[in-house]
Amino acid sequence: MANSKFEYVRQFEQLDTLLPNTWIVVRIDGRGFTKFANKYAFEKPNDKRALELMNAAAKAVMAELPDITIGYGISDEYSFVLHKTCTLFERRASKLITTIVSTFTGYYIHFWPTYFPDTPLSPPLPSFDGRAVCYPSVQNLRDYMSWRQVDCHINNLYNTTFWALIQLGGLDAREAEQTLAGTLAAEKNEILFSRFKINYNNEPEMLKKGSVIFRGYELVEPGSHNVAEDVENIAEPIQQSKTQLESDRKKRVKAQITVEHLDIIKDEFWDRRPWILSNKPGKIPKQP
Ligand SMILES: Nc1nc2c(ncn2[C@@H]2O[C@H](COP(=O)(O)OP(=O)(O)OP(=O)(O)O)[C@@H](O)[C@H]2O)c(=O)[nH]1
Ligand SMILES: [Mg+2]
Repeated sequence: MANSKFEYVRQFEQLDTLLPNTWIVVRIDGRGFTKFANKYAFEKPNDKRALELMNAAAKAVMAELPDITIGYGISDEYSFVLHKTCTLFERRASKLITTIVSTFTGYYIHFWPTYFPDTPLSPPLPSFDGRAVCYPSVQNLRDYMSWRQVDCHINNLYNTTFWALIQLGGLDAREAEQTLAGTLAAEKNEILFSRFKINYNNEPEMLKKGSVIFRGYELVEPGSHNVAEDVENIAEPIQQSKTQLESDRKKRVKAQITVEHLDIIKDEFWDRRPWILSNKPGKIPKQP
């Protein structure tokens, strides 16, 4: 029985359930961060404080949402991956996106004074958009992650060279752009080295590789398992007992969330950290 004559309006709520058995990636992106970065005088092309603030907010999101298995951040964006068997919010896109975006934004503002102690925030406050995309296979998910990391590399090499030409070479923006038009990666490396004695390989890993964030269980020997294949063979939601779910949840909460700057394109990263794809918590490393 309806509780009131108004309750029929519930029927207007459209379902926005994401396809089952697919990896959900929620990517958030800073709104108008070109302007925002200028307002707070972010260093060009990379501001370490701004990137570390993004990482701190992402870590907090992951701690609050144990369903997230891995995150990857560059510039003003962060991708959060939910396991293909995840049933959080019945896989409703709007609830997943808004929860991640608002939690991230809340922590970004919360941690701002830690990273920018001398420049208090003022309106317009930082905000983020978000989207959810489903990837049907492990290969699709890994290609997505590789795509973001390749983007990080291409953008960072370009920006590093562009700003070196301006800041160290005295060129204006138009001249720097013209110098770089049509150049290949090797040529940008050469410009950096021959003109400015900068060896791109020695640039900080966070800038070259972006930031990967995951639960830091004990690494395993590669080749001792085939997680990708096992997880591809899962065809429907796994029915786990309440005690198993609770025990997994506890292990996830206990695990340290770590931020590293690693190659996520090669197999090794995934082979040594099977829990990211399997969703089975690994071993908590012993304290030294
Ligand atoms: N100076 C500086 N700028 C940064 C840094 N990180 C991000 N940005 C700025 O943020 C922008 C991010 O790109 P986009 O997300 O495509 O641009 P946007 O201005 O945020 O626009 P929308 O996302 O469409 O709202 C870059 O182009 C930079 O201008 C940084 O570390 N230093
Ligand atoms: Mg943006």
